[in-house]
Amino acid sequence: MHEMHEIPRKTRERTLLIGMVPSNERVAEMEESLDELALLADTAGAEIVERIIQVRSAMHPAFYIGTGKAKSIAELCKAEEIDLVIFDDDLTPAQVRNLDRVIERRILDRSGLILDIFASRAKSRQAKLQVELAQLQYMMPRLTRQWDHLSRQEGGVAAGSGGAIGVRGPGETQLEIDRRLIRGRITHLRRNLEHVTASYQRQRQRRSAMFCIALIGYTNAGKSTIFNAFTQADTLIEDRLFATLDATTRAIHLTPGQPVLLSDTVGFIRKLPHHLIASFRSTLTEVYDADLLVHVVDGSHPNHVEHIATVNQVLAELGASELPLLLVFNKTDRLESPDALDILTLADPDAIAVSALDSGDIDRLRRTISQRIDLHRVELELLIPYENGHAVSVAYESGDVLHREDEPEGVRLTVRMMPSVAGRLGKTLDAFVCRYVE
Ligand SMILES: Nc1nc2c(ncn2[C@@H]2O[C@H](COP(=O)(O)OP(=O)(O)OP(=O)(O)O)[C@@H](O)[C@H]2O)c(=O)[nH]1
Ligand SMILES: [Mg+2]
Repeated sequence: MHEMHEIPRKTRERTLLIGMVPSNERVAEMEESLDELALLADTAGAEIVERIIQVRSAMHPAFYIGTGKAKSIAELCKAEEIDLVIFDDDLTPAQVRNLDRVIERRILDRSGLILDIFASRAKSRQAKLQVELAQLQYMMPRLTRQWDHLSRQEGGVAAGSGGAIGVRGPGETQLEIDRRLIRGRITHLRRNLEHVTASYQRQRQRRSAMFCIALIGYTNAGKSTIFNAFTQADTLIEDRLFATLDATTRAIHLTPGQPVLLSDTVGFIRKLPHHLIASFRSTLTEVYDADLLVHVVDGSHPNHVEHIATVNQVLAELGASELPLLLVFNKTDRLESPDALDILTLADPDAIAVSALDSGDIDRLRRTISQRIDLHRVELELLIPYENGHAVSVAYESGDVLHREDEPEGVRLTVRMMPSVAGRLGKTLDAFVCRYVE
């Protein structure tokens, strides 16, 4: 798999990475952030020539790194034949324009880079629409001559988007035309996305009474590896960032008689562009509609604590912080000592440590998830009118039926199930939740 995406060395863009910190104490932290930026840049096809960390008490409003530094970087770019300069933090649109003028090389920030990777990896129609929307929203205020290529792609503007091409004002500059075309394209994309999302949700609703588990976590943590171990699917697994973009969902039996829906989702990363989260909201329904989140962490990664914090932060942005969650430390086979294992689970005694490559561990994880589900199940009474026979079978499928009584107005069931599943059963299948048994 790896070779398929490999970009030959000589066609790779020669790239300079730049990070800025307010004090010397923060340099080590920035080194780590640049390591990750380098991985991202490599994924996007860049060849890293050099990296610079600048210590500066505050960012320069117009030039971010300051005018003097910008000039010296311009010289470095000439001497080293650098094509692309990537900043670890987000730049303002004005900073991009100013730096572009002085350095005369393509300027990108972390968000722009992540968007670029997402754009090249999106496969489904929905993911493609979402990425393009996020890209355009990001690009809009940053339009400079470096985005010239965009106007050439504009053949695809919808006819309904204000008929941009036919009605250009005579005095309009190229930049204004570009902006207007982009606005039209954004409207068009939004409309298409709503369409795709609606049909996607209908599809989901059909199976929505089942218990839903989402595998979530930092990119490269091993989510797809665990997903494949559970489902025998062959989802793409790669030692790269953002191997998975589209959520994949499969029905599996966690234990005999316990069918659940398991979803593999896109990985998170620090400084994930805000536009991207916003436009991916509709795909991430797998995350915030889940009954249980399984948070996979690469326990062997030196920054795993920070990874956990980042994931929690994105969950908060998605409004999914309150969902039941199981923390899974993965890749224990890579740990150097048994002590390291203890330290991992010390932070959260309910967490489980596994190696996704070990089938015994996968079984243990399966049992733990199943117990965790049990923990959240409650006993309740359902009354299902006879005409909703389907709801009765769903209740049997997704819960333990403890008692059944066929009454004149319908079937009365006492079941143990997740409250969220019972709620959906009520909403979509017209079963009536009578009471929760204490
Ligand atoms: N040694 C070891 N490697 C693992 C383990 N689990 C996953 N990997 C490797 O870690 C890399 C990333 O695994 P994936 O399953 O693609 O990770 P992911 O979380 O789906 O990543 P994204 O889709 O990019 O977010 C692959 O090279 C896997 O083979 C593990 O338990 N031990
Ligand atoms: Mg994956």
